[in-house]
Amino acid sequence: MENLKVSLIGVPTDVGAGVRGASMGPEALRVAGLGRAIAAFGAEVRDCGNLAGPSNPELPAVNGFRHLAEVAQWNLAVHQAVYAELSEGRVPIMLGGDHCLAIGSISAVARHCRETGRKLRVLWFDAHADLNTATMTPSGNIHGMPVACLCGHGPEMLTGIGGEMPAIRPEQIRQIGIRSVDEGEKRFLHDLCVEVFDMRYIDEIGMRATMEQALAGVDQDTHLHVSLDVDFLDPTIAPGVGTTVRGGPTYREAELCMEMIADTGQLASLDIVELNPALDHCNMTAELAVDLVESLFGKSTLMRMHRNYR
Ligand code: B3U
Ligand code: MN
Ligand code: MN
Repeated sequence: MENLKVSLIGVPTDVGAGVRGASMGPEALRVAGLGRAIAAFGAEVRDCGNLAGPSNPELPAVNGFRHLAEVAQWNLAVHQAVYAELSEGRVPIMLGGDHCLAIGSISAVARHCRETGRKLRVLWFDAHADLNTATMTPSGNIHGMPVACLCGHGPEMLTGIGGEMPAIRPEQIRQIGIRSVDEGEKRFLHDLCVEVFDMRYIDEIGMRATMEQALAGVDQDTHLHVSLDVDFLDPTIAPGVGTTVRGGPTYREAELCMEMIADTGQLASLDIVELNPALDHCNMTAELAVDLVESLFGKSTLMRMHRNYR
């Protein structure tokens, strides 16, 4: 932990979302003490401030996309910032912002992994599959499309951001907590063979076994990227999101996910997205996100060598 260098990158965008307000997410996370919490583990924390990008024009969809040019411009900035921090040996943390920003962050992570010869595993925590395309989307909102774009299904403006197309292969992704999937997405998840641990699966086998499976094969050469859409969490504990879906993981289940990721020691980049302070109560969802990040960076009640963990 002593040598860990973390970079906070604010991405104040809601151009990919249907409900406005995620653009206030970066500041809410800072106010909740995200930087201080990570620094407490002995990490060196650099707050890069917020990236700049176009404002939200609040326009209807054109050819199946809302705000395509704006989303592309934001993601170009995200890609460049994330790639630069990774090149310096730092762990970039995106303070979102809506989930469209994962196109820029994960394409940068994938490029970095290609160039350094590391394996990439993406853990996608979300209530949604985010696998829509222009023809399948019910909304035109691009925050419902980043997984499709990263796998090469989308407009060149978005799929081509990382230089290589597709940026990632579906088998590099594990989706956890999924419980709202559109008809077209269902088919597409099946056709692409995406490994999905939906809420029924988690209910049946439990979060521990789910995470063991999601992390299977992760080794010393693996770059672990976590994309945490806060709507993954049950809305009773995380009301500050634009697209809540009932029946999500509890506080304890979510903590266990993060603790098991920390145990691998391979976490190398993170997106925290869809936090919408306009819908939150006293910043409780941002504070919950900070709790989860603490677990992700190894906060634990007992020492790892305590007999309960042997
Ligand atoms: N699948 C729907 C809803 C949605 C996806 N991601 C979020 N909402 N946050 C859509 O519009 O694509
Ligand atoms: Mn999402
Ligand atoms: Mn979601």
